Amino acid sequence: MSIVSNSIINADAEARYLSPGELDQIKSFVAGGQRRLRVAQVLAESRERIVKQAGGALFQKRPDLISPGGNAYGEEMTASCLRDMDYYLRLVTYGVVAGDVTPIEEIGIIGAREMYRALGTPLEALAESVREMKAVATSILTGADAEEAGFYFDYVVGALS
Ligand SMILES: CCC1=C(C)/C(=C/C2=NC(=C\c3[nH]c(/C=C4\NC(=O)[C@H](C)[C@H]4CC)c(C)c3CCC(=O)O)/C(CCC(=O)O)=C2C)NC1=O
Repeated sequence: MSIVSNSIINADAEARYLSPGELDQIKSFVAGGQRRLRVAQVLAESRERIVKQAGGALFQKRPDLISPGGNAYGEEMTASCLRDMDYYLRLVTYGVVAGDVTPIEEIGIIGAREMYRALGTPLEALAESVREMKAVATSILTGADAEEAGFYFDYVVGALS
């Protein structure tokens, strides 16, 4: 789930102490803790703005989605779409805090492609929505913070594409 629990699970499976390499990895994880928490906090505080702006950008690029026959057509469907975007933003904050993509993968990626296929939701448009959220989020954040968050958005885009 995080580098700490993963390292412990692996070491204990072999009934051994944490290796110098594992301790080094944990050291840099801990050193980056303040930054990761700050990034997650900014993203959480900016969630409405990120989802709203990114949703606007998505529907501008893909007006077919909210036109008759589109998967997000109608007030309720559009709301479901924006809700899903908020879900993925939330999962990105989990990844940022854990320093690991596993929580994102377990909660929002495994089985998602099949589910969206069944719902008739175009996956490439979903991936585009996450790309748009990344653009807004990384414009709010700066430098290494933007890079850190960007990594998890990219992971979601890649996993949904
Ligand atoms: C946290 C883990 C989690 C995820 C990821 C999740 C996704 C999820 N999205 C759904 C629907 C949906 N998802 C969308 C999303 C979109 N349609 C588009 O055209 C756009 C590309 C896109 C928005 C960017 C839409 C429109 C629906 C409603 C589809 C329907 O009711 O037929 C549904 C079906 C049930 C429901 O409507 O609530 C689920 C389970 N639920 C979860 O618990």
